[in-house]
Amino acid sequence: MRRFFSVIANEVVADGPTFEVHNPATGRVHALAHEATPAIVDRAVEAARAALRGPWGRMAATARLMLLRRIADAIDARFDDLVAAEVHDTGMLAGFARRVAIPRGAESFRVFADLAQSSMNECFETPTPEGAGALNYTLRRPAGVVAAICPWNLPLLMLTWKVAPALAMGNAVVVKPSEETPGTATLLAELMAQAGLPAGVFNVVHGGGAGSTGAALASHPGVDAITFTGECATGRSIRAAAAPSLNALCCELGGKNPALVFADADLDAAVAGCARSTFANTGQVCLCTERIYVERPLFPRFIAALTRAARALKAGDPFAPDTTLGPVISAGQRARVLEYYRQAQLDGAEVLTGGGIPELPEPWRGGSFIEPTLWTGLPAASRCLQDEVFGPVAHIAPFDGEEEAIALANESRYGLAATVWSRDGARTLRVAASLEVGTVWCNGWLIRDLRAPFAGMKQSGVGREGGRHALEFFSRVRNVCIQL
Ligand code: NAD
Ligand code: 6OD
Repeated sequence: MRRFFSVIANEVVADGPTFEVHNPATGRVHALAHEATPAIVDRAVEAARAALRGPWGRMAATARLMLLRRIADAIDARFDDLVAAEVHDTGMLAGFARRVAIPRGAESFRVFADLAQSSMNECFETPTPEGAGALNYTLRRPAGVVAAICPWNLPLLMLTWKVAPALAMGNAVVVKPSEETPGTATLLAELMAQAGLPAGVFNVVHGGGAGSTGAALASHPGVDAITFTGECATGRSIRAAAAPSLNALCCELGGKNPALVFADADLDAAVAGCARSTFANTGQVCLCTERIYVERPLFPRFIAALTRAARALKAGDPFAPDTTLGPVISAGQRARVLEYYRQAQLDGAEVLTGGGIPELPEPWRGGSFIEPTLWTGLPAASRCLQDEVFGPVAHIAPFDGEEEAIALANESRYGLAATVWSRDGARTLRVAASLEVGTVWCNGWLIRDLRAPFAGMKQSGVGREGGRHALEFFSRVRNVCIQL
């Protein structure tokens, strides 16, 4: 049985009570991980602090950024191992891991190295009463010890969105991966050490959230900034834990993302796009669509076509090339999603397809597979239309006209992302400008440029990731004024 240990200062910590890690595709325990107790979390934070005082803290930016590029190369070199680790922990399709999760993880290190290399300071010539003037200019310095608390849905990729910009700006990090998915973070620690990252710059502590490793890290007085991705409720707990220390906090949270399909859309493209945005990674991408609104003239044809697309998905072995739907992360998450499937029926939904558990042979029978599901006919007040389900499910409803489409899309406490499907360019611009979300895709989905800002509005987040926004979060600006 594999074992995952915390890694502090490039050393494995063979200590702490163990917990089981399941393979979601089979339900079987595939590894044991050692929980980092509060004392181990203390050691990790101290190691990070010591790294800031050591060679890492004195390293020239060019040398530091060269190390980031070596980390990206190291990820490429261990690509297959990282894919396997991610698939075993999450059940994601190996094809998705190969196309998205792992290569984009490597890309994060390259993109943030390039951005940090070309990041600029400000300079102002300031008039003074006696006339000689002064020069004001800024310097950027690392925030310090960064705690990165990560989710299970895209474990390596979400981690790199935090760690790559944090290292680019010269911080030292303590990462807590999700307890469901310790694999790729542990392997990354090994790669970081091999790439030559000094001890203590990247530390990994394993364990749970509330009452465990995550809570100990979030409230740790030695941490200077916290970056978190996960559920809104967890974000609230972490914000409360961080409040006494007044730490900088970035929270990337959940979504209930709408798709607006106008009658002038390319129907095939819109159906294919919505099938992908609803079912990719079994609906477990924070940017997945859960509410689809279709202009009335197109509604019957759209629901027929999307229902066909959902029925065509094939669940099973995540490594098999013809599998198109993996399991959800755990039996617990499946029970949660099934509860929404039941609630939808109680609330009067017409179930267009799905709603249950697929029949699969061993060993997949024990996995947390669930049918891709489409509903229509739910009242707006249904929990199924209000809450993020985070499974392979969407509700489809008709709308009449642009104004109603925008109002329906904005009828949510979340504001992460939206998609707009229309051939009318002016309309896409108008609608995109009116949607209360952090990201809008027009006639596409998940085209993410790591240089672009990424954040939610409303309850979908506090702070920003992506591009220079991440570099700013992970640094402190100092203004120097020289009297001339
Ligand atoms: P989660 O909130 O349950 O857990 C995320 C991390 O927080 C885990 O490492 C967990 O152990 C830790 N944690 C839990 N409680 C804690 C506490 N009290 N103190 C400190 N740490 C704690 O989220 P999840 O279920 O792993 O991930 C799915 C959620 O993440 C979904 O809501 C999804 O939308 C969201 N997500 C958002 C984005 C984004 O960028 N907006 C990206 C990916 C996922
Ligand atoms: O940028 C990407 O490639 C990507 N898959 C982002 C996902 C974000 C939230 O889960």
